[in-house]
Amino acid sequence: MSDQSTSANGLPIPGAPAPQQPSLAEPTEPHDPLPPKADQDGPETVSPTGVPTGAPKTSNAQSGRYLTTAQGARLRDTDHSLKAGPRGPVLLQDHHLREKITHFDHERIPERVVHARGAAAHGVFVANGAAEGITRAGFLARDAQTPVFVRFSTVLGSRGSADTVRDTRGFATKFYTDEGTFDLVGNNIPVFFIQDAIKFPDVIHAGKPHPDREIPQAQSAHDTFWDFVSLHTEAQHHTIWNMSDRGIPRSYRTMEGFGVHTFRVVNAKGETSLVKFHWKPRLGVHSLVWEEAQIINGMDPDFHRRDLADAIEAGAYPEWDLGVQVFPDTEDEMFEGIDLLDPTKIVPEELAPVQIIGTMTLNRNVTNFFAETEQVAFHPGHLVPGIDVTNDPLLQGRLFSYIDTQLTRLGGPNFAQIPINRPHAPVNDMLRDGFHQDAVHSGTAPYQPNSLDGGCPFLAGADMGAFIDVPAPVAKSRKVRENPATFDDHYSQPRQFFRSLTPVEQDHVIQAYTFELGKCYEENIKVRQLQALANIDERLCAEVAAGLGLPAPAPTLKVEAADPSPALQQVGGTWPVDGRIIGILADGSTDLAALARIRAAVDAADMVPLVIAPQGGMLGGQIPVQRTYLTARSTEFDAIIVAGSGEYGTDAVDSLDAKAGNPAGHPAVDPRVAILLTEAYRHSKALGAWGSGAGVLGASGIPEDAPGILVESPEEIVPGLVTLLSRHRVWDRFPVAAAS
Ligand code: HDE
Repeated sequence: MSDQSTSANGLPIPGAPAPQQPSLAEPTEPHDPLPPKADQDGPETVSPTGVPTGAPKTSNAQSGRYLTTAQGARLRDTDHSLKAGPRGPVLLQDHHLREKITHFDHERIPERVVHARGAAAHGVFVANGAAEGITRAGFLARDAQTPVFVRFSTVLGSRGSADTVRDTRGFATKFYTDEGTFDLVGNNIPVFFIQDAIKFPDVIHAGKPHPDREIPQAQSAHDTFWDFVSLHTEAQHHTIWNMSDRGIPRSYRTMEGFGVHTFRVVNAKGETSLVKFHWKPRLGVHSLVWEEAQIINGMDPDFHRRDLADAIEAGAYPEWDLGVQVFPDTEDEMFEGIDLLDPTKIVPEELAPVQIIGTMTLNRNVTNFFAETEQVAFHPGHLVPGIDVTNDPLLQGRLFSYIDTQLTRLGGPNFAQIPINRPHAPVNDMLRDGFHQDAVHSGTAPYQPNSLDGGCPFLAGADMGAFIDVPAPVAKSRKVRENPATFDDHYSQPRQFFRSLTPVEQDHVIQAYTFELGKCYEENIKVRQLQALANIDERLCAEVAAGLGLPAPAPTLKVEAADPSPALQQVGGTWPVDGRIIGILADGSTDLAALARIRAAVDAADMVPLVIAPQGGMLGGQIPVQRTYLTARSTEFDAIIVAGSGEYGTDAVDSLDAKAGNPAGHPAVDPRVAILLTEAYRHSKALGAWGSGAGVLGASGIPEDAPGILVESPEEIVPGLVTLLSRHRVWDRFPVAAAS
């Protein structure tokens, strides 16, 4: 890994809380604020109207050596209120007390109504020029480099909810281009629940916690969600994606992203095309298994947040290729019988390949979560010349919603002036005043045309980079509240999705439906959803019905057959392993020199080695311990190497750590070691061992000859693990995968 972070022991382990190690004693010698950590970055220092100020980024942070009021007056004491005597009442005149408490009282802003829980990073997008023929957007011209800010999110949960819930993930990218800001506000699922934005409040009300008890938090396994999606069957396609492994990503770094809607792009000659945007992760698309996701929500609710930040801190910068599917801009806006305006439909990649037009690298963590991740304001209407919207009725509603919601969330109409939202292009609008106005506009004539300000601002023509709305024809029609008939097919694509998956992925879908519907209270809701499943796939329906103990209904519709789309599968390829976490179990019996070599080899393979030992401190006085039997859980690791003999920790007592209770038939090793290994084994993770470690696997009940078990010399284990991890999981441990 890179030298982005250091630790006391020389090997970079991400997660350092501060740019330097704290002293043991309270520091008392005044000095300037510490700089941000090497992995951190903040918004560009541009003025509220987009002019680079040239100021260092730290000019946005606190300055000076001494504690001050918000007005810059130095303070001598911040721990005692001003009182009438040591025992007396507090005086109203205590301006510092009032300022401090009042500001604190107002620290919170409303969380996003959806996508409240998220994590973000800075990066850069480099175009390869392949889009030059279809769009005049400058940031897509060959070799153009554009700063970006990306926020990933879950949809349903509150700001403090857990990361690895079963849900759709947001994937919103802000491109700070020279021609204005372009936001690609997408998801990790290429279709949406509904076809018309007017239903958005309804689907979200159904997915959010029940309004009476405000439970369950951040999940869809409850009656109102399944009530909605079984009544609005257009939601079945998105729902089956949620029930697949896509609903529980391993990492934000291993998710695809989709613009979902069809956009209209226009080139320099004024020719238009229709496109769908795709983000393809260089690390591949990988997921958790369901039990793993559930355990993580308790053990580390910040799992995805931490993963993103740690990977960037460790120098394992995540990368995505941006691609487009391109369709001719025909009058009917259809492609191969698929309505391009229907956001519940994909166009299979086999019919329209994704053409790569550039690559994004996320290489800096935020400096301040609130200032950047919380205050960033995306909007699908932030468009640049060369990219325009279509009449997708879902997109049309979004074009209204995003600005509207920021008015409340960010406290007024000037949210574009918050540093993270400032464009990197000159801003000369005629918007004035309002709460939190940071610009100091000059002149007297904020209207157009004017003569008092010399006519400025002037209107630009297309040749001067103006955004020109594409003069797309509007069909002769009547005002109606109805969908086109082409939106009526709700089942052929969910069926295609299910039938395109590998057997093990199909098993996960069956299990997810069975789990979620099993959590519903009302039988009629389960029966109604089974009816939808019957129309998707009879085996899917039968297996879920069996799990629920209900009869499987017969299909009610004749659904068009569609060819399977292998591009929808997640299993089967090999990918880089950057940033993967390798746990190394060690103890007093471990060969420390070999352990040092293993750690170095893991680090050299761009992965992160974490040593797990019976207790903390330095193993043998030489190797720092990152996790103990008490703090470790298998879910944190992508693979585990056993380098010790599993000796009992001194706290292997169930009154101290309940996991250390009954060793469940494995008395030869500390029960927590057995739990760690059997859990990792059950989740089909690669396991390696050398020396006495092989015996630990056996003593934990893990067959040495099972797939994905490496008993090798220290030198051979890491290359072997890399090979196994490049396939993400040891799929052969799932019988259905082994059989296929
Ligand atoms: Fe959103 N959505 N959305 N959405 N959406 C918001 O905007 C909305 C939809 C998406 O990290 C809100 O600033 C409507 C589709 C992401 O800050 C809000 C409809 C897609 C994010 C809003 C949709 C998305 C949001 C809440 C139905 C994928 C998080 C806070 C037409 C293509 C952005 C905010 C971030 C956030 C409205 C449907 C993606 C309320 C009305 C489809 C990634 O404006």
